[in-house]
Amino acid sequence: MLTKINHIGVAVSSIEEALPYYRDSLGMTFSGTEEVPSQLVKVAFLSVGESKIELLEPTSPESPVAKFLEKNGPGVHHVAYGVEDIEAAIAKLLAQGTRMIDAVARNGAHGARIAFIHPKSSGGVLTELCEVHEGIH
Ligand code: CMX
Repeated sequence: MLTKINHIGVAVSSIEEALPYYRDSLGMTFSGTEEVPSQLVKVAFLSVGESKIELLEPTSPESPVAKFLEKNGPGVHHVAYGVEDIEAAIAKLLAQGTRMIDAVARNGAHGARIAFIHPKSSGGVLTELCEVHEGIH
């Protein structure tokens, strides 16, 4: 069902403040920022080889990422797995009794279609399914 780990999401209070560590100290390639209004976050993607880190900055106190930061402080927020067919993956997980936050896929950054599995069904690790199209994400 899964193709690879697409990215690891890291919650930060400020992308601007977090960026020098990833881009300059670690030397990762920074590919820009994007606001995802439906999720109340601004995201920045950094890559090394095929692997990506997504920095998540809340754009509102109501953002789930703002709540995460309040509770836990900055740190690893979610793991996102690539899938070829997100509807099929969601259907399979629901049939197995997995609790989905998104039973219907929604739009994520870079035109990807995403769905979250509830951390209660994934051993406390917030898990994202991510259907991406070559060259977009
Ligand atoms: N990791 C582990 N557990 C988490 C968590 C996280 N990142 N975020 C929340 N939880 C836990 C909460 O602590 C809470 O646990 P308890 O019930 O034990 O207190 C439980 O999950 C429910 O959290 P909540 O915030 O009260 O409930 P919501 O249903 O409102 O939201 C969630 C849950 C996880 C979907 C939301 O907090 C969230 O993070 N959404 C994803 C936002 C996001 O990352 N968007 C960026 C996508 C951009 C892209 O990749 O394209």
